Amino acid sequence: MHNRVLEKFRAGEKSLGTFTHLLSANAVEALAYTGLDYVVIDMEHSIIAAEHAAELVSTADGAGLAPFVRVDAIQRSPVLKMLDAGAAGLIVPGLETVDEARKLVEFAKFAPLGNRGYCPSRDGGWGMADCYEGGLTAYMARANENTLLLPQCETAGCLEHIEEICALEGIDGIFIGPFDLSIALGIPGDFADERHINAVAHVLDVCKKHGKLAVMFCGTAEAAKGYFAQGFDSVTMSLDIAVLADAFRAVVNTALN
Ligand code: 3PY
Ligand code: MG
Repeated sequence: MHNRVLEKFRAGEKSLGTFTHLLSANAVEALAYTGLDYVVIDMEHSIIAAEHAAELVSTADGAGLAPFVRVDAIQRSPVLKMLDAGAAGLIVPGLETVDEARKLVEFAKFAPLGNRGYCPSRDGGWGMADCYEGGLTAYMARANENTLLLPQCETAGCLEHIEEICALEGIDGIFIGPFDLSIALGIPGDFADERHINAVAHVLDVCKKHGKLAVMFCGTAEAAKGYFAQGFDSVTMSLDIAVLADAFRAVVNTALN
């Protein structure tokens, strides 16, 4: 039960990933050869449903890419299903309140931290593989430690309560959603506005203060470089489908001009 993002965080190294929207196991496998550390299977803003997401988790895992899943609801079922499928971590959008963060911990972490339900599943090698070594209690402790729970800071409520949310035991870090955050701040898409810059810097500071993973989303490699320089532990750069389209647009521009 290795988690490359967690291992790098602990070693003080940065990690880089991207979202997948392409609905393609081959595309996910190909991403593993690029040097990326992880892929986020996006169930919020794509039509990827649970069965397909679980297959992509297995593909990414087998290819050496840490499989994260962005779930589409703060509910027991999607959280449990994707953890049982073997997600290295969950990214949870739209969180507003401290109570929602507490609920998430309850769904995603085994006792004594939370109340995650158990059934032999892919995550624990169906009770047979190395990850189950030491039995159920040992597996539960390892799963709690190695499975990252990352709420998104992208609402006014989350920003307001970020100190309390970030400090909760079981919350492993914060994933900033800059687009929704900018909408919540009343400045859609204006990442250069001081209010956005200050909000992002504040969330980063709070993560550092509590020793939690700080993750930023952005749309370009240059922006990713800037966020690493600012101190983010991890950056999720764009979506596979957007990078593909950008690359072909550049090909067309070069070839036809
Ligand atoms: C946002 O920018 O709102 C995101 O959720 C990025 O993934
Ligand atoms: Mg968002």
